[in-house]
Amino acid sequence: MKRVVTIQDISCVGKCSLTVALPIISAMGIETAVVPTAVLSTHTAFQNFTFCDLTDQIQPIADHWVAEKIDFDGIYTGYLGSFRQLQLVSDFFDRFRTTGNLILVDPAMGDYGKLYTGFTPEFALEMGKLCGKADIIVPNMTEAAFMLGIPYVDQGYDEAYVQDVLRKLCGLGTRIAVLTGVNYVPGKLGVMSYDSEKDQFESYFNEKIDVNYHGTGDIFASAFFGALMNGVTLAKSMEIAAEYTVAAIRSTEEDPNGHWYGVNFEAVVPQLLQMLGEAR
Ligand code: PXL
Repeated sequence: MKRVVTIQDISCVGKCSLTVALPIISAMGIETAVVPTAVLSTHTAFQNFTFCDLTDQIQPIADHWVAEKIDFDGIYTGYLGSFRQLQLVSDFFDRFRTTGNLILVDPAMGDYGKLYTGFTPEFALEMGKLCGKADIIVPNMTEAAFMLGIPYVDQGYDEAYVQDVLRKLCGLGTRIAVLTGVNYVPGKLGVMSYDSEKDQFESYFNEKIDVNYHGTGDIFASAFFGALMNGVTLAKSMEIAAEYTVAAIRSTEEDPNGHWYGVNFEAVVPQLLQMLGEAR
């Protein structure tokens, strides 16, 4: 069985970061180790959340793993909350990078043109540097704009614009950039990727749903990473992750007890595993 590690916070209630990554990647048949970077009572879209920083644990955890000769087939980082965490995660990459493993960075920092509570444009530029050390990155249009220091455009752009942004993202140093929330096709929302080594673009669009839920980026990234770790191709992994995310949103919409703070990704795990089984 492959083993990966995911590095991000644990928001105790909120269906994001570790409470999403751990169950999804595990369900996809991959042993999933974690480095919790902070414990919050909820994610930061709630008011008055508690926050316990675990930054000081990152290095001792890594030291122990090195001593135990524990290694990973993949490393996936999500929400990181400080400049120091970015530095420590960058050091973690240096220690655990092997010739064959895959490093995926989801620069989870914002959405809809705005950075989440607590982030600054300077932090986004620094996150851009961490992205430069990844094999694959999965920003949304907001995160891409802040990391590249370009204006955020919500609509009115075309495919050539997205291709230009993807090329610029690979200019940060990553081999493959995947942009989520691409919406130049009327009524559709999609993901588009650029593999800078193959000079190849791929895209996958599904129907645009006019609701905004929290944590969907983490669900996409987790399912995408899980599919890649199962040996599924880049294009098919994008499709599976996008379809799974849409299914989770739909399930939440249909649920009279659905919550504003996150989507029902649990209810549609069988669909995810069926798509994965067909793709493998
Ligand atoms: O879903 C991204 C995320 C992860 N972790 C925390 C967050 C958010 C988004 O707001 O607040 C703590």
